[in-house]
Amino acid sequence: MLIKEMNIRKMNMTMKSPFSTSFGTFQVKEFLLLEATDELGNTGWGESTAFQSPWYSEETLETNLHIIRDFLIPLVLDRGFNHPDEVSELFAPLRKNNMAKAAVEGAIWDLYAKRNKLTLAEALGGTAEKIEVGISIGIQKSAAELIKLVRGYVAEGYKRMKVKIKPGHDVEILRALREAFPDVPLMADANSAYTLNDIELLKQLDEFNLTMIEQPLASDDIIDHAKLQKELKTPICLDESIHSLEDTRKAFELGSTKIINIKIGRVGGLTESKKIHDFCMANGIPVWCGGMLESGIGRAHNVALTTLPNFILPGDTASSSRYWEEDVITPEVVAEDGYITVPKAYGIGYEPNIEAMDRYTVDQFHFKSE
Ligand code: OSB
Ligand code: MG
Repeated sequence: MLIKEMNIRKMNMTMKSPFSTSFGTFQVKEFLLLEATDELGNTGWGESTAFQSPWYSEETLETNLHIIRDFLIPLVLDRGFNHPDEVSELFAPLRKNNMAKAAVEGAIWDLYAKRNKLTLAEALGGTAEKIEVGISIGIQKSAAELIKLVRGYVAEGYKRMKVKIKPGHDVEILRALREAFPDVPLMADANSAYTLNDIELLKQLDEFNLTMIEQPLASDDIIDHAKLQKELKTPICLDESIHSLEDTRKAFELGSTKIINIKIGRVGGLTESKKIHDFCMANGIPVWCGGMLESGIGRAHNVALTTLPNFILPGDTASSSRYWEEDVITPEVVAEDGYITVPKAYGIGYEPNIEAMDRYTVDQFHFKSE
């Protein structure tokens, strides 16, 4: 498989409603889509999950554009690959920039699957025909508004509710939710808003029977999380702190985490995601697939990854309509009664909707080998 062309689209899509976390609010989403073409004219698609601002991690859409254009595309263009695992090996000498690497690698994984007449799920070794999905809910103005939203998502069938918390917006909100929904699987995501000084407050969350608390402490920490986990009954799930299989191993050995949120972009691609998945499976650590407010291209990659057997907990891969009036794939991703049926078409299994994509494209960069 020879990579002959790469195209980068800079996208601008407006979300249906703002999404607020402890670190900031999203509404207009700018991101990159990648398209790789081989010598036979097959194409594959990938998405960069970097945001406009370095809030979640140090990467941004502009740093991704720089790394992809100036370093990653020159490495893959006119190069032959037998398997997409070779892409992450090729990128390994370049440090970090995981979301940039994952975007290019993702396009090549889709291309490889299509060329070999496999679904992306099959190419990864996944077997599930449908996957369970939960939903992530941003910070709301009041507990009453949050309860109203959750009532709607419970009715839609989502398998677990994840709510964002931050200091001043935690114990009371979760108490109100738990009282309103005594049996709904519930978890909280702090996006690094607390420190070990908050240990007494975090212990209070144990009474709400949360399936986990996601990334309570610093985004680069695995030491304090181990100290915190010793004090908490609620399992800690690391998100921001995990960038690789090595991070996963160290966090597991220290006792910093009992569950892992795998995000393809954060760990540098599908090959590394699969390695983390396999390590967790061997060590009895359940995993689930996180979301980064992706368009349908990124969402489709998440669906394929989630077909691996250790994705035991519902992921954040809600329907396209959760965030978008119109997605950039056909059909759109649809969760029905809390399940997404894994598509049977080759590659990511959803067709890019070029007409819709063009309308949201604000810039394009094309690279072709002679
Ligand atoms: O921490 O999982 C997170 C959104 C933006 C940045 C970080 C996170 C999130 C979400 C939403 O929780 C996940 C999604 O629905 O795509
Ligand atoms: Mg998170």
